[in-house]
Amino acid sequence: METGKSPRHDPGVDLRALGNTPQDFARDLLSNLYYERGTTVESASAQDMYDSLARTVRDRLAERRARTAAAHYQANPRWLYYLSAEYMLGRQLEQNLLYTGTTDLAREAVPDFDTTAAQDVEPGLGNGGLGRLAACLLDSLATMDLPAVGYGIRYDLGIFKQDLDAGGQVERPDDWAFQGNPWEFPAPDDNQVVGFYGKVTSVDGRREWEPAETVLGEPSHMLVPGYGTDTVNIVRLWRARAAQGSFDLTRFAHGQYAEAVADVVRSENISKVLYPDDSTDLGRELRLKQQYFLVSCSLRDIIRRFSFRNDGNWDEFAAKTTIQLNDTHPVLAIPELMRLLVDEYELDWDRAWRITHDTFGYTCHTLLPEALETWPVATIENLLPRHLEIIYEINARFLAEVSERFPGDVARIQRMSLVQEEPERRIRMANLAVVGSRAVNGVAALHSQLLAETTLRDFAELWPGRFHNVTNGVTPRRFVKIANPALSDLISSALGSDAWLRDLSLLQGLEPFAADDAFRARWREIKRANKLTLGVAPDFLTDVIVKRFHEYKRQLLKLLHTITLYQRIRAGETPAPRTVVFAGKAAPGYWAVKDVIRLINAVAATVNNDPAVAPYLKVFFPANYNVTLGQRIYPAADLSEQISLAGKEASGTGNMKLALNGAVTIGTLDGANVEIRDRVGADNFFLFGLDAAEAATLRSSDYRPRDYYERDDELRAAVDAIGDGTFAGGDRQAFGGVLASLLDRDEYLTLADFRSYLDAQAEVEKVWLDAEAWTAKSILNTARSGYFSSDRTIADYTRTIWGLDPVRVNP
Ligand code: NBY
Repeated sequence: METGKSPRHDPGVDLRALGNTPQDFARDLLSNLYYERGTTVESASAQDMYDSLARTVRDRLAERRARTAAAHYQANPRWLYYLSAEYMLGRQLEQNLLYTGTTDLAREAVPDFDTTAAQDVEPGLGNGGLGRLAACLLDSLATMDLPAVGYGIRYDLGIFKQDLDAGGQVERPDDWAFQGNPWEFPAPDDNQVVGFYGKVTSVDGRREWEPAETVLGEPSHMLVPGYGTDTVNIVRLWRARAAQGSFDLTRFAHGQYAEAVADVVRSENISKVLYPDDSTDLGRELRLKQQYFLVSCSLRDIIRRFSFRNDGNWDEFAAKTTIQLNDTHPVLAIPELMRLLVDEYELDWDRAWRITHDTFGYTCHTLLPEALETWPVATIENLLPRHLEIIYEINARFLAEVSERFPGDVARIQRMSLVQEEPERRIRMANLAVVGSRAVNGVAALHSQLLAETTLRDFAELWPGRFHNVTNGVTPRRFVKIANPALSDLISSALGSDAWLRDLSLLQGLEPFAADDAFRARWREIKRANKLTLGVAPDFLTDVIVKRFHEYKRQLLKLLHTITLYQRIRAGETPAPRTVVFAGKAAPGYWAVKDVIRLINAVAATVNNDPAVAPYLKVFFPANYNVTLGQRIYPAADLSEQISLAGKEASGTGNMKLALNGAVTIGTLDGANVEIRDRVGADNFFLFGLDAAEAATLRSSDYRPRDYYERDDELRAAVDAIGDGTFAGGDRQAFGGVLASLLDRDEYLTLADFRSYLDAQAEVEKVWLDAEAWTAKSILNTARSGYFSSDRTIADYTRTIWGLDPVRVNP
């Protein structure tokens, strides 16, 4: 649609004069070295060279960004705003070289390219799957020319760095931007004022919130380029700054220097650190402040953008704006938009509610009840008094609707209420999200089904049309092309082009090659080389379980299998050689799994130091699993462990990255494993274990893990080895907690699934020994996993929830 307006700033010159000849590129690199870093080639440090290269590449994206902004301005399209407290963007340099087509130019222009590239730091602004999904979705939105902005928090400290000390996890702060972040553009002019605390008064019949404290949100953005297109979107990250006047001059004048800056420090703490917990609800006030900070800054920015494009005509807002809430963390956006519309823009409640409800979509990423956020009423009342009033009003109107539909069903009303009464009054954020959104989705078919049948059942009964599934996906650019260049070249030569990078369903064309001897041999060679790069034995089966540590993900089941393998070898068996790779972080306060990490490393020390075992088994635990390390592990993997208790993992996305890199999955019928198996075929997937219904039944009966322990000799031997000091230099107490949790509770049915898992592993070994058969399965896993591209995920969101149209950028 033409608006008749033209971009405000037409430079009238062709900025593409940046040019892409080797001379152009080298000149721009030198220019950045001289004028931005103030140094010379002779005296440049690795950091100087890295920073100059990054700017040289960034400038090429910035030019595309300018054209994208102009195209968006012209089209005045419907926009998607993605609100997420987390983004795990991964390293930027290699991606941006690829997307600008300047990789070869950079290698030519930079004296020691590898040292320079090694300076690139991963912004770890997320915990795990949820944050990485957000980054994959942004990549696909740009690749598909969709007008979108990601909003998030610019944490000073990202997800902690993990060291292993005597086998135990030790956390170190991740000061990721310590050396500066060349990929980022600060935009201090677009700052926003955010209020906290204070009181609400009535003024001329309207409610007015007077915050007692204000903080500035200062945005900066990073560029999000599309692949194979000129579209460059942005992700806008907010950083907290003290408002003018926070510095206490009186105290300063009285020599109380530290006290004078206390408010400054308190304000700026809001974006200081990412909470490193990926599942449990900690209920800390600072986290609620972070959430409101993100929401308040982003909504005002969204309204600012809307207003200058549409003259502030609110009837157009929901047509021009769709806001997706990445889990419940940004759900305060619902009462905040109501507050802005009703209190500040003076719309009546019903009109404001229609606009709000039509604007939001909510994606749920869990089934675990302990992961559903609730906030004490008292905390919200203190921090956001007006929001609490609005939540109560939303609740009153909502519960009236429920009573009308289900008269007299008091239990239902209590379950659905936005307010939990016992044991203390708390606001249920997921309920608020569902009530305030036009669309709700789970992240895999099974997950969406279970949400509608269990966690959100009452809501699905009330509003069946509101519930959707959008199965997760991953970007093939980062996780195949960049992570696995040799495999990507082989795929492109087999398929005759690299069009698969923008249409991953084309991988289907690889199917016939599963029967091609020469192709299989080449496929194996690449896997071998990738193992050498990772530093594992090239001829061993590389068996990987890489993900956040959580009891439901059952790293302990993998470890019990590893111990059994060790004991069999000690007893004289000679299984197929394998390396078991464990990687992942544990939440710093999650002692149950920190003990598991310690135990894994204790087993590793025993196994890896036993010469009798060395030809058959290695255990490898590289520290600090992050996107960068993942990009080295996925290409080297033969076997992908997706062994969560069925009904617990919402989707998983590592499972997709591994399958696309030719790993065969051993897994339960959980999350997206179900869909992976449907697509790659039951013959190319090693299934084991209880399904979700069986697991739920067993858990609700009187499950006795000790019965399984007593009945299965190998299981008993493995469990006993944990308790008898085998891996702790004779100390029987060292892993007592792990032992007790398995034998007394075993909440995630590890012992119940043990035998079935070992049977499936026996099948794995049988197939592995037939290298040709294994390779065929590996190739078919890649060939049939094209569905798991985040481009397909975005196409699904666009069709079923967002209703967006692409905007092409003029060349
Ligand atoms: O989201 C993960 C799911 O476990 C996984 O199955 C799914 O594939 C992925 C993407 O949909 N969830 C996840 O990563 N969650 C978190 O990281 C997280 C972070 C913070 C909080 C809760 C969950 N929090 O309460 O602050």
